[in-house]
Amino acid sequence: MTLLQQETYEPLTEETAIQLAKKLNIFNQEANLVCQEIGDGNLNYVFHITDRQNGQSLIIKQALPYAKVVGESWPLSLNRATIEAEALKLFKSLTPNFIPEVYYTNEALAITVMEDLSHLTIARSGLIQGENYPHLANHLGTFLANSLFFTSDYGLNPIKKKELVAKFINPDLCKITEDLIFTDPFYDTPTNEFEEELKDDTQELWEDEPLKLQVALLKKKFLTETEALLHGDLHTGSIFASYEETKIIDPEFAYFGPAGFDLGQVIANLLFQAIACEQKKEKIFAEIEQFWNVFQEKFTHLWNTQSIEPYQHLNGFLQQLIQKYFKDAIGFAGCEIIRRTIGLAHVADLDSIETLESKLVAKRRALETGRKLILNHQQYLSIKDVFKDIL
Ligand code: SR1
Ligand code: MG
Repeated sequence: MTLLQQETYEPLTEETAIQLAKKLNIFNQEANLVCQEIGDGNLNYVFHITDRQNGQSLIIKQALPYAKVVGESWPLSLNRATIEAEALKLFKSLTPNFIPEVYYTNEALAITVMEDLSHLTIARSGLIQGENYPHLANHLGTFLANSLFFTSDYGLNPIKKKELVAKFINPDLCKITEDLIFTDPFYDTPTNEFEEELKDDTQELWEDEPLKLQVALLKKKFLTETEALLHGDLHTGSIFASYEETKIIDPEFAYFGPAGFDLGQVIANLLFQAIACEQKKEKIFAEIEQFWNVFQEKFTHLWNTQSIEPYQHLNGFLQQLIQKYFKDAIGFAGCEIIRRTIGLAHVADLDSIETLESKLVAKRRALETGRKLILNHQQYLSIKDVFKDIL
């Protein structure tokens, strides 16, 4: 197999992944490599390759032409591998500390070869196990202030921005979000998954027209607003963390969309910990508050020092923009919470709760939290207002 010159797609195996790694000249030629497919996400293969002698390692991620979580009946474009690699490179140029290194990409094979982060833990698993990540909120706020500012019309030349909007057109992956976050959970759709005991709760949700109107308006934002380049799937399973470090992975859902979407995904996925475990509530609220404050302060600093917008100095402009991001974020967070509770692709924060009784309590709390965030997102003026209203 030539692999590096290959013009047609074929799924890698652990053996061909090793062959490919050898050809990249990253390991020394005599290296004794071992490979394991470790992908536990919904869409891709992830091959972990290690040199037995010196422990040097890397990751080869390969997109499959269908959604792994469902099977071959759900075809998906391989172009998402290119989108992901390009997004990683762009985000790395903006915030090098928070993004893994990309060593090699191959469009035909839909692969990205990148830094191995297995010295870190997926933040969702760590948080469930009670790990403490004292820098996580600060790092995520900093990452989003930079990514959302420097890819917006306030930090990026308008011609370059439109080129990037075109480069990151990502119809298949956006359609997944449009369906799985904004539509399916609010209708009786076959993709939904929930416990039989939640049937009445979901029925109530499906009949809640005022709620669905707000969801429709949030979906419209997702469909039509090109404010900044989003990661597009910034949940705690897309974040590696340790006590000191934070690395953001998996931006295959990247596209230009409403800035509040990424912010809301972070908020929602931290909130799952407060929903699942009452004792963690104050700590999680404090982390979300810190995340929001860091984002706001750093975005404001960039606005004041780097903005290319002639109206930048106008009193009230930045404040209104940040209020918009905030309200959108809270609305999007509500949709994400509901989707991860009764839609496709749940979260371990809720699903790993041991007894059915406690799981149902947590899932009802999740549905109620999501409902309030969606219905009231336009009324909240601060993150503290949100905390007063939920849980
Ligand atoms: C069919 S893909 C299901 C979910 O997995 C990804 O991580 C996204 O969150 C997507 O919605
Ligand atoms: Mg992912």
